[in-house]
Amino acid sequence: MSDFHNKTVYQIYPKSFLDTDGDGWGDLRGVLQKLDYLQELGVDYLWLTPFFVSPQNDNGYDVSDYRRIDPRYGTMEDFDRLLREAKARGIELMLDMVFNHTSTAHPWFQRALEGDPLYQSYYFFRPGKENGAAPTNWESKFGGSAWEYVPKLNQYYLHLFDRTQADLNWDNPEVRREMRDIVRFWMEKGVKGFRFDVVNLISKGAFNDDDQGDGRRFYTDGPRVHNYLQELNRETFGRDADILTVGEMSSTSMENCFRYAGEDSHELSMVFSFHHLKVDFMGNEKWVLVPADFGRLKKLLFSWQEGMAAHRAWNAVFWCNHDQPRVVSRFGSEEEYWKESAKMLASAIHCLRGTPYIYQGEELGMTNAGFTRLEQYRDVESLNHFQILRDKGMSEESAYQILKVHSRDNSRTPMQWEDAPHAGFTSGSPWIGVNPNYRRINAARQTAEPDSIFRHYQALIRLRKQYAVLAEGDFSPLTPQHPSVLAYCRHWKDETLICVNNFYRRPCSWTSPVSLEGFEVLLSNYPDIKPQDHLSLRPYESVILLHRSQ
Ligand code: TEU
Repeated sequence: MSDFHNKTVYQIYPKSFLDTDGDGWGDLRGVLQKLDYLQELGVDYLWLTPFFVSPQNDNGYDVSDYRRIDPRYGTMEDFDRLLREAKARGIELMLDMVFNHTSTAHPWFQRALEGDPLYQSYYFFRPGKENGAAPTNWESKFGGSAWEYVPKLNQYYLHLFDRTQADLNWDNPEVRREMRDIVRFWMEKGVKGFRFDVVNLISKGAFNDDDQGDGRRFYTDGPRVHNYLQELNRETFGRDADILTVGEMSSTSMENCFRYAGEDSHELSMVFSFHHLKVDFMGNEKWVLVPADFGRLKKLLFSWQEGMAAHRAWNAVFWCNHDQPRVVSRFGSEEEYWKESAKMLASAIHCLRGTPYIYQGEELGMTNAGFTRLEQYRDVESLNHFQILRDKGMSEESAYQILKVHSRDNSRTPMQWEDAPHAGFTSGSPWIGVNPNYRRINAARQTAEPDSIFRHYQALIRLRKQYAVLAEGDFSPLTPQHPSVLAYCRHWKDETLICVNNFYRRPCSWTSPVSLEGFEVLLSNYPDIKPQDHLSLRPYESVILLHRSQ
């Protein structure tokens, strides 16, 4: 299936989208209420992050019932209605399947704790080492050991994330059957998309100590992961050509992604990979302050674009999600040139080869949280790592500065609808603080303004439907060595598209390696640009040019 190449996905974090019952939590009715807004934007799919029954230790990525809706989000009737009304507007739903682990509150895990061997085999229970230490030295992604000891059983269980997120044993055919049943359950309701959480971690290799790292090389892109995905595809969504799937790939390799998202590999429609979003890390270490490396960003984007295209595999292209800081704060500017930089970043990502994902509020240029006190943070990963930094001897102030930049809460503050109390998100008290800049940055204002960031996103979504070159074109980098410009070319039949973006506040000049004669401007972020071979680019200037041969 390739008719999804001109589609755009919009990600909703329901907890922070819109609250309709005043409890301070967003809900499904909130999404329903904003369908017209989403239709106006023009998106084709809504990826909803998990709203299933969950203790919410990781905001729903700790699922305790995959078939029921957490009452704080609403009811199954609300869901059915949302699905129906979205479809009526040409919008499909994509659900988030968290299949690498369940909550420890899930009945399977509870039965395992009671000593039931059947359910123990759903997870990884292992005895400690002879000295009583954990079975391996692997670390949890949220800090500390990846093993939790259960005194009653004298065994440890594996959790690559929080200790209340126990990893499922996919080598057990019963587990795989359960997962298939869940996918079918939602397919029967008419769901046309699935996002699979950290799905490249489901096949564990040897349980050995890692003397080189945190253990990830033993379970990332593991030995049977492709078989398991092919089986899931064959038995569930592969039977419906209209279903779109995306796998979230943690620390993956491009070679594996050729298979996960290959046109003929019968695994998934596309992948999220994150290498380009680690250019402000130190290696894999996120909890540091280092400036973003633009050269590396460009190299990574280009090599994934070229590599995936050469292997006929499909990318998801994105800057933002609920785990990432806001892109305008990260690679753009929050104050002067806020609007120009948000538009530039949008163009730079949307013209790439792949399916664009927009995270709620990105289309408004929403910025990082702007918290001023530690008590405002909610995320388990942020709070754990803050403590780890403190335990290493870092001052509270320095640890806090790191949180401000990297915390996942940066993207989880409530959606800014209007200049009204709590940005119009809730009539109650929001579960997480609203960014005080909502008076300036909000949807009401931007839908009324002709040249807003919202309008720019809307134009990009439309262009993808209008010009086959955006959906189907090949990709080639332009001026890869330029110190401040990200530029590339797309080509398809009689259409050639060139996208040029100044990533910096400093003006610069750019000389096109191909003649720009006969090109017209499709979209830009300054009003008066003319296509010419030597461009003088203003702060964060971006231009999309098109040529059609007759
Ligand atoms: O995230 C996977 C993941 O490895 C990272 O995004 C991680 O959360 C962190 O940011 C690394 O520093 C997925 C979900 O998107 C995330 O919200 C969940 O917490 C996680 O899986 C566990 O289900």
